Amino acid sequence: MDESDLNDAFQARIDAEEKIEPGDWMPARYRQQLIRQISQHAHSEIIGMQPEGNWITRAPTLNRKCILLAKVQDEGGHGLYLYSSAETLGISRDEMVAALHTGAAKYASIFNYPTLTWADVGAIGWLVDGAAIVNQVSLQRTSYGPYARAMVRICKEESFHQRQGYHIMMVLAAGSVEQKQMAQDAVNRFWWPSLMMFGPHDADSAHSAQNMVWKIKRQTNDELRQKFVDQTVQQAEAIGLTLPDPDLKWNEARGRYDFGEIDWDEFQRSMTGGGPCSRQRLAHHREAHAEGEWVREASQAWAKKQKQRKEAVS
Ligand code: FAQ
Repeated sequence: MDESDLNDAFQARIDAEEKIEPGDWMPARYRQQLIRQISQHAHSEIIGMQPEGNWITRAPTLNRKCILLAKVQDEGGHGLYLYSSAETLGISRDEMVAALHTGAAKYASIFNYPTLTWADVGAIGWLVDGAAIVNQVSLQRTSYGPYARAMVRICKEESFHQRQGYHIMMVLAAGSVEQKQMAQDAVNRFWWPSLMMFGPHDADSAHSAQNMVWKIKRQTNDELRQKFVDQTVQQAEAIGLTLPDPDLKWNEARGRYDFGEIDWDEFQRSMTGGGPCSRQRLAHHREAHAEGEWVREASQAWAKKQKQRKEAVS
């Protein structure tokens, strides 16, 4: 078969909802788009450990501390499944980490914002994990098998994360005046960056059109953002918090909420290294990566030795 026949056969498999697996023929551009998206998703999970990790030593109770520890550890696990999934496409972990460090690969801009109070941990769980789930539920049906399967477990864990965040906010919102103010302040700072997690408007999204045809993405950035807004408004109302958007209102004709415009300049800045904590996040990752060098060397040496032993026995 020539290249054009291969492409047609590939698209027919996608259209028939077949999963594409690592050894299958795929267009070079499909492979490259998957590596880009999955590795950026993995980097987001790993960098996303930092803002919440900031509160592990200061959680208000032992119970909250245990929950937060487990959550941050889960995010590390998500990063690892995703790196493994990207590795099946022929890129190494070292190459992905190098791309993160040079800025060639991105991570979700939300993690460039600071966590100033304990309520921010609640807001991240409720809003950031909440937004992540909306996207990731859709990605469970992505066309690449290893990515779709990684999403199944990730979604289960993110649901627990979202609920723990919402519970923190629920308790604070029902607490003292100061606690409710702290919760509201966290929502005020995290609401708009959470909406940015879905990326640019569809008309401005460089990758959406082709990746929808390949079913790498199953819903567009704007569709997912709308879904998130619709489900979150009522959650906010239920605990007496206000979403900081004067244009937010129910649209009877559409059967959905209308909402205001994102500050796209802020999005661009935060996405390209100009967020309030961008430098700090990457510097911390570089430092931790360098400190872990001896662990990677030791584990590789051990694996090599095990392989030699097995070969000697067989
Ligand atoms: N931040 O053409 P599009 C989590 C970039 S997981 C930074 O629309 P695409 C769990 C985009 O990469 C959160 N960059 O791109 C957790 C592209 O740049 P490039 C992460 C962004 O790929 C919770 C350019 O803009 N989730 O939070 C952002 O079709 C709590 C053009 O955009 C995922 O990664 C952004 N917000 O759609 C962890 C889900 N938005 O590559 C710890 C998987 C866009 O050309 C604590 N990813 N860009 O240089 C996706 O679904 C997609 O990649 C989108 C973007 C929807 C993010």
